[in-house]
Amino acid sequence: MMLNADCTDANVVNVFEPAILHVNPGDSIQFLATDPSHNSASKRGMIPEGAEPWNGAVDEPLVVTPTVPGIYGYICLPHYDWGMVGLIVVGNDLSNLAQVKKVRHPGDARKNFRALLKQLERGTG
Ligand SMILES: [Cu+2]
Repeated sequence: MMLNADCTDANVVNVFEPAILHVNPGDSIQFLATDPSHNSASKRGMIPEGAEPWNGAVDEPLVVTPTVPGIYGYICLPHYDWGMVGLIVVGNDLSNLAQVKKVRHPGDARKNFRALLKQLERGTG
């Protein structure tokens, strides 16, 4: 879901819910345009080698079906600087973690990606 506010915390704005999603290879993930003015785009350098990137239109639902195992980092282009980012883990495969961590981000995206990746490393996300 692409939301303007976190369901559980009205102070948190512009989020993907859930921020970390675990799926099996070949599962379809639907991004719902629940609130206006968001999209979902995979982030260059943050998807496994050979995986298909995506770039959804703003305000349109989007279905992605990742088949290559690994971590996929993605962003909302209008709210990237504000930290509207998320992770998909396919096949419980963290083998591209080091590569994903190398990518640099502006503003709150840096902080939020770092927090999400820490959750993954701790096995709590
Ligand atoms: Cu957004």
